[in-house]
Parts: sequence; structure tokens; C-alpha cells
Amino acid sequence: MSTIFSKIIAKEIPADIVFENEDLLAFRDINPQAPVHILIIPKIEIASTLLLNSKEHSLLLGAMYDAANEIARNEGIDKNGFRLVINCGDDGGQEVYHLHMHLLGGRKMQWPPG
Ligand code: DGP
Repeated sequence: MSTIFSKIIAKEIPADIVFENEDLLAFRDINPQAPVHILIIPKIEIASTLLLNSKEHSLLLGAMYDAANEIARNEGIDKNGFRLVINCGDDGGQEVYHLHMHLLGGRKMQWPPG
């Protein structure tokens, strides 16, 4: 089922896009939890990591990771470090069921997460 992220991909609703290629889009989170908080998403609709089940999906996840590192460099948070998070399913705290990776940085993170 489509989510609000499909509308962002289609450019039907605005987003502060920081990265885009054929397969991926990245934009600033509407409710940032850190000075840098960016969501990296595939353009194809995959609800969650629970549904990643092919070599193609594995490559996509790897591409999301590569994009996160490139964006971290662009945002100037690669030296001090950052956090990558994928909330998966109900217990994982996922709210939007379109696979996405959170890139968080610009402050010291805490552990454990809530
Ligand atoms: P998660 O809990 O992992 O499913 O995180 C979903 C994130 O998506 C949450 O941090 C807020 C963000 N978000 C939800 N709707 C929008 C939107 O319309 N625009 C943007 N930029 N971010 C959104």
C-alpha cells in the first residue's frame, strides 16, 4: 500500500531533497531528532525490511548505505560520526510503511534507544 513517501517520490508533495538517483531519494525528516536527520528511501515500494527477500533488495539496501555515507560527507558529519537506523515493524517503532533508513548526526547520540 502506498504511503506519503510515494507522494514525495512523485514530487506531489514537497520535501527538502538532499540526494537523488535512479533508485533512491533522500530528504530531511519533517520531525528532526538531531541537527541532521535525513531519510533515505528506495523509489520502489517496499513496506519494510521484513519484505527484503532478493538479491536485488540486498543490493538496494547496500546502495542506501552507500548513499548515507555520501550524504554524511556532504552534511559534514562524517568526521564526528553519525547513526543509521531502520525501524522495522511494530516493535521496531516503524510508522511509515515504506522502507527507509534514518541518518542522524550533528550531536552525541545516546544508547540504548528508547
Ligand atoms: P519511522 O518511525 O521509522 O517510520 O519514521 C518515519 C519518519 O518519517 C518520521 O521520523 C517522520 C517522517 N515523516 C513522516 N511523514 C513525513 C513527510 O511528509 N515528510 C517528511 N519529510 N518526513 C516525514
